[in-house]
Amino acid sequence: MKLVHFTLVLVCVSFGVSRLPVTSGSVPRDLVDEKCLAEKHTHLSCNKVFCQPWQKCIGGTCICKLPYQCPKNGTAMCSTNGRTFSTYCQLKSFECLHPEARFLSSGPCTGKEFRVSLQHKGRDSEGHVQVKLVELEESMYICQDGWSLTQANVACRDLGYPLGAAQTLDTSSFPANSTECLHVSCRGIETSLAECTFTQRKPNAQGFAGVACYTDDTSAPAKGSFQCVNGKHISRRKACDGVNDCGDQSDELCCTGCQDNSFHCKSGICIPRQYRCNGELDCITGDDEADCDGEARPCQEKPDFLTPDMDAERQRIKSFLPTLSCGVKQSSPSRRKRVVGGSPAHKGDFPWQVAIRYGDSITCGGTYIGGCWILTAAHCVKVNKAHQYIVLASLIDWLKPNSELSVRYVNKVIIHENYNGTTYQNDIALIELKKPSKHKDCQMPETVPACIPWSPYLFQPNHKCIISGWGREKDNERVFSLKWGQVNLIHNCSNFYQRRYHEKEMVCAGTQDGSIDACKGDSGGPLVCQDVNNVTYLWGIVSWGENCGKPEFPGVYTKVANYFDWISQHVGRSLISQHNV
Ligand code: 4AZ
Repeated sequence: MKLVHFTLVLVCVSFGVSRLPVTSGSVPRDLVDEKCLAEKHTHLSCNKVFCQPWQKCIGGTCICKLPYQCPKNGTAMCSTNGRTFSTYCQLKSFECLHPEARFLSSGPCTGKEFRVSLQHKGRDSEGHVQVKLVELEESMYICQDGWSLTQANVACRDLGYPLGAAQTLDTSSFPANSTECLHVSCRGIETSLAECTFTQRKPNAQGFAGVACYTDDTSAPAKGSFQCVNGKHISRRKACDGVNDCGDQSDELCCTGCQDNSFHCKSGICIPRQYRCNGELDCITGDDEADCDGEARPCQEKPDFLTPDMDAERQRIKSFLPTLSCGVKQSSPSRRKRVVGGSPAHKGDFPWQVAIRYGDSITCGGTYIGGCWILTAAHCVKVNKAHQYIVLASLIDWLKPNSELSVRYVNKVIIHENYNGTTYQNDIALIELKKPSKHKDCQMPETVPACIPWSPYLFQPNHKCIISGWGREKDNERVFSLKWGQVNLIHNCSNFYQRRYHEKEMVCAGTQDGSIDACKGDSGGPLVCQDVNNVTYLWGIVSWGENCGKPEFPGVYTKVANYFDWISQHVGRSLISQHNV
């Protein structure tokens, strides 16, 4: 049915449909995760993707930075409202707040113009793309070679079609009299074609680029249509192929796997294969830039661009953003032991682990997260007892205190306002340490903060993580030295705990046979997971569980990622934000 319609277009306006991506086999297996789709993720969902350097992540959404929040380094840029900005980031942040002003050119404004138009025979929304670059006097056509929906989406947005392109059109026969064409390359996130990079080329046999922009009366693909979050309909076979067909990336953010030519990030997103090992982090989980030693890096040879490379400028800005140091041990990893249950920890193995002493005993664990701050479980502490707690860092055996031991008093205890002592919901608390003296900070020797996960997609079920603490053994035996064990993140924990388990706020971890588990006294302590680059995140806080070491009742932990905003409200964003600041 659809094919007939395409042929009609071909006859009427002499455009054909560009080749559909070839998928191996007849029907690609459905790669879309429907439950995730219901969450309506887009390129602005900073739980799934990184924000642009001119944005920051607030409450899970990328929002515009103010221009002064941009790094100061950079060169001048001109916007379409005739204003010169001192950096690309400042211009983009201004545009983000005032979308009518867009990027025009690199360098101060000169009054030269940039224009995109469609040379059409049929509908206004379709035709050959013509551009007049700031750098050139004449308008030129765009080469078909390298023209894909990525660039077509940008061209249509530039022309005032907010949903971008419906499809690219193959226009080999027209216009024969032009001698040269412009090759264009975009990232797909640009708001104007002026931000893409152009090179001048002799047209090859493929001819010139055409596009049909997406309009209100563009009909949905006949069967197997995928509805983008922005309302656009695309063919279902274009979901999870690494190409941002929707324009808001919603077709690539809920994928259980990816089609050929794209790379599957552990966070469930598909990115173009050429982004793998390109030196820029694209997956929030970091897996696109891991194990790159053997991978051939794409040749960095740059053709003779007519226009500046704004994608390179965007990457450069990223390198000026502040970085945070957490989750990386100072010493080279000491004795990496194989998995065993409840192994004794050694000096420097868990430099974020702290003990909370109340009276004569260690009642709970905690995790150092930077500055003067310790994260623990709400059920471990009481606000009015703050002055009776002592926090011990670098402790291994409390019968034989080691020389590195740091002892700190507590200034303040902050318990989550929705902590429920009956259900253990929101079992999370912050402890602010007293400074050792007026002019000193809280820095404790040999202590390293664990990173706070900013997204619940950083680690997936079955990931192997580590718990540690001075808690009781299975037979309720007391323990004096720090022990650790490896556990798996467990999926569908309501199977074990039914309505007592709250997916958004809690996470389960354990082993098949229950041999490794947290227990009484471990509460408040860390469940940490390492990412592909060996950076350690505090994924959970030991909270509750039915007994200890029972395979049918895994340990339940407070899901720290769910409390990123709560923590940052109290400790300050800059202390815990690694990205999207
Ligand atoms: C507790 O009583 C406790 N097996 C902590 C963790 C677990 C059970 C009990 C998980 O503090």
